[in-house]
Amino acid sequence: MAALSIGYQIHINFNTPNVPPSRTKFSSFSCAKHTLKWHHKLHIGICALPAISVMAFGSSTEVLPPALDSSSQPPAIFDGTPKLYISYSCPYAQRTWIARNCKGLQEQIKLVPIDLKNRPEWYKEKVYPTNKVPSLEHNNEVKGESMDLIRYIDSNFEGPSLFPDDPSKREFAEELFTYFDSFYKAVISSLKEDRVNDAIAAFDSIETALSKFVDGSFFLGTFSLVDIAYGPFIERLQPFLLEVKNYDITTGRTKLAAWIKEMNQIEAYTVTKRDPKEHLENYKRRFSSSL
Ligand SMILES: N[C@@H](CCC(=O)N[C@@H](CS)C(=O)NCC(=O)O)C(=O)O
Repeated sequence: MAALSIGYQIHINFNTPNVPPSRTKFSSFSCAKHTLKWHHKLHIGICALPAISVMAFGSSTEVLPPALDSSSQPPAIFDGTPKLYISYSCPYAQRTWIARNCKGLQEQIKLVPIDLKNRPEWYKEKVYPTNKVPSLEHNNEVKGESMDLIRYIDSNFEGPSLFPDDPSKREFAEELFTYFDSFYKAVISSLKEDRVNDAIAAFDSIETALSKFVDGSFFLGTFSLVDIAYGPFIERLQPFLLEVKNYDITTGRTKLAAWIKEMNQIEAYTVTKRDPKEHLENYKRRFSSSL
């Protein structure tokens, strides 16, 4: 019963990716599966006794709650239950949601989705004065900023580590965290100003970054916070650039193609994905004047 004694849960996900938030079975299994490569002890525990582990926990279902709007009552704020305030469509919030799922924290951290178009006033007044998502209520404090939050969730909650110990990987991770803003700005400004070469160079940099470590298809070889940082944005940019600019970001970029494929094997991520058509419509609306 090693898997039980160390407290990891295995959930089985029966959903297909891209379903909009509704009744969704949840899972940390796929992420844990990748994690097994990094955590030998866990590997032994879970792989030796998969049937027992699954039986012990059963298959859990996370019913994704409806988004709260201006007519909704607030949840019990500061009642001791950690809460992750998100919007289902926000890529920054999605980062934190993925991190929470990857750690297997579906039962410890309650998701509180907010309707950003019709925000409840109590969110700004009582929860997070900047009025943005994501934010995390934990230990009687509310923190924000997705990059800070994914690190915080990784360091302050139980579950498999999402950041490697290897100093060279950690150093590269910091570079990639810093690079994210330039990457996203280059792509977004290319949409607004038709500076397509900037976007091409940005995706080439991603391809080069993905070539650095050869022990897996992820940015640091194995899955980490870096993949979580980039995933939600590449999820949105890929269908948009394909449809609107007829530009396939994976053409000639085998590493990026492999990364996308691997990401789509991670259920802790795929349960957070939205329909690409929804991304397309959002981006079209956002950039309608430049298209
Ligand atoms: N830098 C923030 C950005 C968060 C952000 O811009 N969230 C958007 C939704 S995707 C938001 O809350 N917008 C509401 C607003 O700006 O009023 C982070 O990384 O968490």
